[in-house]
Parts: sequence; C-alpha cells; structure tokens
Amino acid sequence: MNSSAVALERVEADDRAEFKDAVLAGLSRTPRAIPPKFLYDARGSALFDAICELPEYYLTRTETGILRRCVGEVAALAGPDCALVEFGSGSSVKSRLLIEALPALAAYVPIDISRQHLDATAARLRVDYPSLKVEPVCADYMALTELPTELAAARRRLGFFPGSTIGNLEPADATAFLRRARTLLGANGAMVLGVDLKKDPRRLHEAYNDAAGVTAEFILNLLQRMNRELGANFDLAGFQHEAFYNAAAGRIEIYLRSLRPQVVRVAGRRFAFAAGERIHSEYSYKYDDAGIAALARSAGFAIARTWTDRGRLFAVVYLDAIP
Ligand code: AVI
Repeated sequence: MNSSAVALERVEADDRAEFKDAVLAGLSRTPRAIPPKFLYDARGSALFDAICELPEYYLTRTETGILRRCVGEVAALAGPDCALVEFGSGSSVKSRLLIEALPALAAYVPIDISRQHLDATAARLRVDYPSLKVEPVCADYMALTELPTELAAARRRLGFFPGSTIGNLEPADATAFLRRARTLLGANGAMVLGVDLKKDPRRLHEAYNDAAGVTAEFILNLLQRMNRELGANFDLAGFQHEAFYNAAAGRIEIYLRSLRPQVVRVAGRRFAFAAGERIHSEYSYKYDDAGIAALARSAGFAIARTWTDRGRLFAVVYLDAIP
C-alpha cells in the first residue's frame, strides 16, 4: 500500500470513530439527536445532489439564478486581486460563477472536510482555469483557525458560503461561524452569503417533503449508514422521515420517527425506542431581512447589498467586515 492509501485509511478510521462517538452520545441523550453533518457520507452526498434537482427544492436553482445576475455587481464591490475563500466547497459549482466574474483573481481557496472531494475539485479547476492559483484546505470550516500564508499578498479576502448552509446552524453557532470567518478574512474582508428566506409555510413544507421521497431517503440513509459503518440493525421500515415548519422558531425541523416500540443494537449497545419516539436530524433556519442584518451585525459584518429573486424565495448578501 502506498503512503497516500495509508493516509486515506487513517482518515477513514478517524471519521468512523468520530461517527461512532457522536451516534452513541446522540442516541443516549434526551431528546435523541445526531448532528446533521453525518448525513453526508458518499450516498448521502449523492442523495443531496438529487434533492437539489427536485422541482420542490427551489433553493439551489433560485440561488444559482440570483448569482448569475449579481456576480458582476459582486465583482465591482470586491474589486481586483481578491482571494476567494469558499467555506464547505463540495464540487465548487457555484463558485465558478464568481471565479469567472472576479477581476484578476489572486487565488481560489476551497475549504472542505472531504479530502477526496477537495482533490477532485482542485484538479478539475486547474484544468479549466490554468492560470488560477488553487489553494485547497482540507479542514472542518467550523474549526479552522488559519488560512494559507500565501494569501497575505491578496488585496482582499472574499468569503463565499452559499446554499443556505448557514441555516443548518443554530443561531448561536451561525454567529460563531461568521465571527470566525470574519477573523480569517481580516479587517478588509467581505463575504458572499446565500440565505433561504421565510415564506409561505406550505412551500417550505413541500421542499422538505418531496413527492418522489428523495428527502426521506436522504434522512433515512443516516440509519443505513449506522448499519453499514457501526454494525447497527435498524429496520428502515420501522422509522419514518418527518419534516415540518416550526413558524415560531422560524425553522424546518427534521426527525426520524420510530413507528413502533423497538430495540436497536448500535456498536454493541442496545437502544429502546418507544412508538412515536424521534431522533432529531436537522434544523434548517429561514431568515428575513431583519434576521440577516442582526446575524451579520452580531458577527462583525455590515450588509453592503442584498439580491433576491422575484418571488423573494432566497437572498444572496454581500457583507463587509466592520473594521
Ligand atoms: C444543505 N442544506 C442547506 C439543506 C437545507 O435545505 O437545509 C439540507 C437539506 N436537508 C434536507 N433537504 C435539504
């Protein structure tokens, strides 16, 4: 086995140990909850890509449409010689719009926890943009404390956090993440943030309860992942995906609900579920203008510009660091 295969095996073993600890802790607490980042194994990521194509899931295509229309203005606000820093880059599809619009881009810095994703994306970008300096950082962007030193030469660091992933963070964590980003981007920094907006609850309900059942499959995949990786014996027919909009809290809440009393074995431990008992899987917070402004302010940013679509489904905001 060569050294990169050994390193990959070590990363996979670490990931599995982290997953096991989080699952055992999450199933032992009341109410039961497993952090949403574990939804994204290879199958979960593929299912999420499929969600983004669903007719009910307006977020991705609406944000992409807004970005297509606003990248020229983003480029004018940011100016030349920026380093574009993407938090949780995945396959960097939306960042290509910015890469192509930003004048004299100094570097593109995709940050992602998946080494495989990151290497594949960086390789593709280097082929498609031969003169672009690509500086990938393999890290959990929620815990990142520094950026590559080569970026010091860029005139401005422009952060990019699309997809309304900010909505999957509890408000205090969203503020903590943006504060950390503000520190990484510096006093002259700026941030382009994609945020899903509050709207007709029926529209929100449909986006997380699609007719084809892909969202249900995505959430139920968490049980399959436990079966695959932790030797669990979840019966998938014994649990149901449940998603609804909690208007008072301004968020979609997603759970796995046990359909009957059952005992499940996970990593050598036994967990008894009552009929109707739930495992919390994800929140997806929705914002309004005042909420976005408050969030930005709490993290040391000011809104320079907001773009939305005609139906005001989604917003892309340009935030300036408050020096
Ligand atoms: C990644 N994130 C912004 C998605 C959302 O809409 O909150 C995750 C998702 N969960 C179910 N459908 C989509």
